Amino acid sequence: MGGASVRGACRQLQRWRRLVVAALTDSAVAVLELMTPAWASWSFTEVHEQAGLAYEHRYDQPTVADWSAGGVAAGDYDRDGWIDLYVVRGDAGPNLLFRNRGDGTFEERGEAAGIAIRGARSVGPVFADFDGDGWLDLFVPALLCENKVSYCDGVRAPRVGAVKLFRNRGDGTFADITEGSGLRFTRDSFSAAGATTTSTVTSISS
Ligand SMILES: [Ca+2]
Ligand SMILES: [Ca+2]
Repeated sequence: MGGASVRGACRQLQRWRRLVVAALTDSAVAVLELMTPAWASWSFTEVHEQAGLAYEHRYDQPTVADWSAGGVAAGDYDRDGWIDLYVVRGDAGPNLLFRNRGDGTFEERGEAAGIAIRGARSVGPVFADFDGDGWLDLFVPALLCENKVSYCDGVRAPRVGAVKLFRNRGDGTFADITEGSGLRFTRDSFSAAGATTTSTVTSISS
């Protein structure tokens, strides 16, 4: 084989090598794209102020327990298909109900809905349809200090009755049915869980 023939064969080999590398690269990219879940390309933009969700949660003289006294419930209380929010605020003001308008913004409806709790250390609220009528009701645990445990002594008076159960009337308002429900708590409640399928609301107290 002459020198010209050898150089020609080498060029041919180099072309084939480039083609093979390009094909393998394209295949590798395609495989990686197939292996990459859709959520990997998700991202979030912080929009709470534009959405109308600017609020304060605060305790003026916080006890150790107060540091855990917060929480948000999420649920479609008015059944319009959009998730609404109920937030607790401590000493900063009444608890708030943010109704989702469905356009990326919320309107505050706590007072109008009858669930703007004031003066309680509400904790971990939860929406659940406890009576099975198709409308999400609201259970709001709270710190009570009824037993004058150490973190309450001398700082705050007991707040019996701070735990609340509200029944959703289905017209945008709630009725406070705590008294007749039998839910009388004698110790602090730090969280709650609800299951709409079984129409039950369970509170975990300590
Ligand atoms: Ca809604
Ligand atoms: Ca209900």
